[in-house]
Amino acid sequence: MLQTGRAERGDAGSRIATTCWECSTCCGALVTCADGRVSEVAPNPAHPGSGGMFCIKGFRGLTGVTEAPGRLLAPLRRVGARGSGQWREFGWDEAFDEMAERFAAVSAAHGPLAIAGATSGGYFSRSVIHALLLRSMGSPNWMINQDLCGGCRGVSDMVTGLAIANGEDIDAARTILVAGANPHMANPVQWHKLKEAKKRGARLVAIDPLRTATTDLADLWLQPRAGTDAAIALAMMHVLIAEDRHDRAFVERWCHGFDALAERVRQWPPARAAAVAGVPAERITAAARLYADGPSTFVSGHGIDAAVGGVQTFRAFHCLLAIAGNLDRAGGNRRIKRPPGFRNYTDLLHDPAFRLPAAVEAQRLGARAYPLWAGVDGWQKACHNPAVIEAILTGRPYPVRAMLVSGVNIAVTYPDSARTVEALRALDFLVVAAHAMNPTAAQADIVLPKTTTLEEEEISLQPGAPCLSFTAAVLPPRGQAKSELEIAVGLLDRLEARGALARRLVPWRTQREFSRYLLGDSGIDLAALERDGFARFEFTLGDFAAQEFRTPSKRVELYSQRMAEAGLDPLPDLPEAPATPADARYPLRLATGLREKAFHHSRFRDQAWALRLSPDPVLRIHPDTAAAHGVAAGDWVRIATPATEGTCNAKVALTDRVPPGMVVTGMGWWRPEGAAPDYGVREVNINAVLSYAGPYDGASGSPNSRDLACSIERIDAGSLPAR
Ligand SMILES: Nc1nc2c(c(=O)[nH]1)N[C@H]1C(S)=C(S)[C@@H](COP(=O)(O)OP(=O)(O)OC[C@H]3O[C@@H](n4cnc5c(=O)[nH]c(N)nc54)[C@H](O)[C@@H]3O)O[C@H]1N2
Ligand SMILES: Nc1nc2c(c(=O)[nH]1)N[C@H]1C(S)=C(S)[C@@H](COP(=O)(O)OP(=O)(O)OC[C@H]3O[C@@H](n4cnc5c(=O)[nH]c(N)nc54)[C@H](O)[C@@H]3O)O[C@H]1N2
Ligand code: SF4
Ligand SMILES: [Mo]
Repeated sequence: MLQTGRAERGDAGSRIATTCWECSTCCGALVTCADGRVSEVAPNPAHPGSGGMFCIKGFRGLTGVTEAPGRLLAPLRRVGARGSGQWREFGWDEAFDEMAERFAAVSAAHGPLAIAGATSGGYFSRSVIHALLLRSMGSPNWMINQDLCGGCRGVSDMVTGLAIANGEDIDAARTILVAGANPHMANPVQWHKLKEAKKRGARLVAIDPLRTATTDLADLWLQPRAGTDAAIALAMMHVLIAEDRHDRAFVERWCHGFDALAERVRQWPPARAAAVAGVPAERITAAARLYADGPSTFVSGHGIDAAVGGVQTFRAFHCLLAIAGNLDRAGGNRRIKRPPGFRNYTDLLHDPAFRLPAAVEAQRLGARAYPLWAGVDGWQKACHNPAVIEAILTGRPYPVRAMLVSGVNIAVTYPDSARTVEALRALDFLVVAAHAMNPTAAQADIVLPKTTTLEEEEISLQPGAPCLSFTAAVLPPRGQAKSELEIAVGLLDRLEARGALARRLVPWRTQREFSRYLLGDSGIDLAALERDGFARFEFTLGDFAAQEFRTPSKRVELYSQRMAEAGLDPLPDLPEAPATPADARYPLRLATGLREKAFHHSRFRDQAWALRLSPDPVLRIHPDTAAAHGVAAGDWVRIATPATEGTCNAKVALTDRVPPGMVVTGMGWWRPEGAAPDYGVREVNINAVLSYAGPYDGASGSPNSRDLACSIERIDAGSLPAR
């Protein structure tokens, strides 16, 4: 029996169609509840996006987070010194009063810009509500983690005008070009589609310095030196244009700056790219010919993002897909589709009705240096995070004294953990909303208990499907947990009562009201959406006249006027590698962020099922490199870089999938069972050795999370803290 979410939540035997929100794949789920608990989580085969795919994080993590023994059930007030781990539970009334008083005091003393927020990005209702809450308090200073994630792709997509987020149409593609992604680990839906595509005869080209399950599946694997992908994409365009394999009609009608681009890529024959990337020229030419024989879809990932030059690298691929005629074509990369009248979360970030005055937004930290990111017309209107950390620690260009952190674990996931923690400790007032205690919350004055995705309603647009997906609140909130919206409403009410609120940009009082607002006059029936867990909608491909390109020229900008305005190269090119003097003490090249099936970043680190799969942080290394450094499989090593004083310990795994001279690790490690307030943040967390001090990508402000100089040193496992 399939029943609706809301009326039945927690009831015995009801099977509720919902969506797993543990990652942005948004798989359709069927959740059964009994006795107020979830008794079964199953994939929903009817879901148009996921088609029955699912992963262990959905099966185990969803309920694991909700039922965790360490789940926060009431607001906590710090009683000892900051970070002492001494708390007392208090009620929401008291919590809201204190928050209103303290935020208002900081605002009165230093101005509203002295309040900053941190969350993950504009794809979730919780994050957008968080942004609007800060704006209501008068602050444009909203930090997201996308500079470390998909931000380079986002900025390139914006300035080029494509609007193709998650639009890979693998099902209908003849050729699939994967660059810097490993769906085998990161996205079960894409992985399934890749395997199915291969079975029906599609060709797969993969670009990755590492041998992965994805490169194993590929017909053609290009193994470049890290950070050189732009050269490959430029040379692929060179081949397309030289051999007249580009889509002349599309270029003529819808692209701006083709001649300039053609001139640029003329300078990139495959032989030049081969020398830069270390990939045979014939393979680059073969990749270009396969890609030109479309329809072809481009699947990109974190491996070419979150790095200096990431925006230029994406621009090269984005221009390639445009001139090949693969934009918004069956088997190509679909532009974001939405039901007319429906409003997405990111729409609200840009909507003038929900904005601060431009003069205030222009003061956002990082706006001047990274206008395409943090400026008034920037991508998601978020700060350059290192500028916020700097402002907290130095008071320049103006003080930041209070912060509200929610749904992000920045002490673990931002580079340079020691400095992030130092900044958190230096604040006058810090509130962290979380599901359980973590190294970020451990530094707070007030910790707020949040509802989990099993306890919250959410509507999400799945441009890849395309459909809308509904996440049902299948359980009542545990303890006193509240959602982002409830937290915002409570705080805004108190601020208003104190006369300390200039504007109210969160007009909704319940998630249901918010859901109705998002659906607007789209004609999508909320009851049907709730019943099925999704709602399909009609869309048209290639309707370029109707869905206009949001660029100055109203065309796809191969030559980007916005890049030029920002003082950046308007044409894609190989980004110049930052000059790092060779240092014999750091002979290896480190890449971070390899995904693990058991974890989502810093999440699930307290879950027994996840620790059974992945008990320790691992450093992958080629057997020859290991031998040269005197380490063997199973040894513990200490990783260090010239960038910070910190170190990170990891266990060695030998593999010839990693090229010699390179070492690769994951991210997100901490030890929930460890001692407060660090919980292992300086012991097993790779961000302890990464820097957030630059160099940065010129457009997105992203730092480098890979291809970093490092050293490894074997350590005695007995010297490690007991677990
Ligand atoms: N299980 C699990 N799934 C996740 C996540 C998780 O934490 N756990 N996180 C989610 C999130 S937020 C993200 S952003 C995605 C990330 O997922 P993806 O975008 O698929 O990225 P990764 O899995 O990190 O794979 C990146 C690949 O890029 C390669 N690479 C590294 N450097 C380079 C380079 O210079 N050039 C090229 N061409 N390749 C390079 C790496 O070797 C690796 O194989 O995963 C999502 N899915
Ligand atoms: N060195 C290095 N650093 C990296 C990366 C890397 O590859 N290398 N990857 C980067 C990437 S791609 C990303 S996306 C970031 C991730 O960085 P984060 O977003 O900080 O990582 P998470 O651990 O996923 O989420 C943190 C917290 O969000 C809360 N949360 C999780 N799910 C929910 C939810 O459904 N509802 C609510 N209300 N709260 C929730 C939990 O309290 C959790 O502790 O890390 C980045 N950092
Ligand atoms: S991939 Fe896994 S964690 Fe992500 S939405 Fe699907 S089931 Fe949930
Ligand atoms: Mo990410």
